[in-house]
Amino acid sequence: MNGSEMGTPCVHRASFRYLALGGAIVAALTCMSLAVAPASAFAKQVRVPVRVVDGLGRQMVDAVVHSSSMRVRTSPQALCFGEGTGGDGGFAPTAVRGPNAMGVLADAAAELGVLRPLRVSDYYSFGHTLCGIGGVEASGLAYWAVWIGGTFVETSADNARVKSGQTVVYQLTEEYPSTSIPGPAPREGRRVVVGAPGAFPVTGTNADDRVLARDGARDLVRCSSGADIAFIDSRDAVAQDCEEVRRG
Ligand SMILES: [Ca+2]
Repeated sequence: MNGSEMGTPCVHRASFRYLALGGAIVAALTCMSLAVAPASAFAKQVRVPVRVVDGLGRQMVDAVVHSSSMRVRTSPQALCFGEGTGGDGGFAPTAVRGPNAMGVLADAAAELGVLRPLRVSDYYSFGHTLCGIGGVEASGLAYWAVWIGGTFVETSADNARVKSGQTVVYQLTEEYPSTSIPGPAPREGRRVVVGAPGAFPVTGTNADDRVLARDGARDLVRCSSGADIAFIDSRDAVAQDCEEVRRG
């Protein structure tokens, strides 16, 4: 990613209210010019627990995700707001430059096939619309609700900043605003830890982890305590606290 790609000319600050499919969208939008800055000035990542829950309350993903993405690939099939509202299939910058809820989801989906396809569109100026995660599509009154650190997000996910340690939850629901944040996830088997695309440190949890860090960039991988398996690139550096290492 180079500086010009990072240099989106505007920052959108928006709020929207999703009342129904094809229903009212109330958006407030401001736009201000920003100087193009080197990518390195914004190259940072967060490390957050991420849970994705479908409309029946079934958990699709419970993982720890390292995220750095500030752009997301859009989909022509993201049509939950109606015909003609899909994306063009290219990458669109997220509204805020730092780590945000949409970037977290995109980085998780890059490693976890159960989250693909991701149906995202940048058709509207107020922010990205999220129609589908892993074949679970928003339709009728249902939409993908987002919580960050236990707080319901009232903007689009790409407008919602995320700090390290804040749990990010996506759930398909018909309730707006949704007050029923899904309960704590059952912990079964290994914890999945996803590395961010690019050369960033990847750190496991104190549980038995499956650390996924094959992104082509040179990472420093630590697994922490537990009986861990690290899936890494051949040139990654890996700490001795990873009990098993599988180089790709
Ligand atoms: Ca561990």
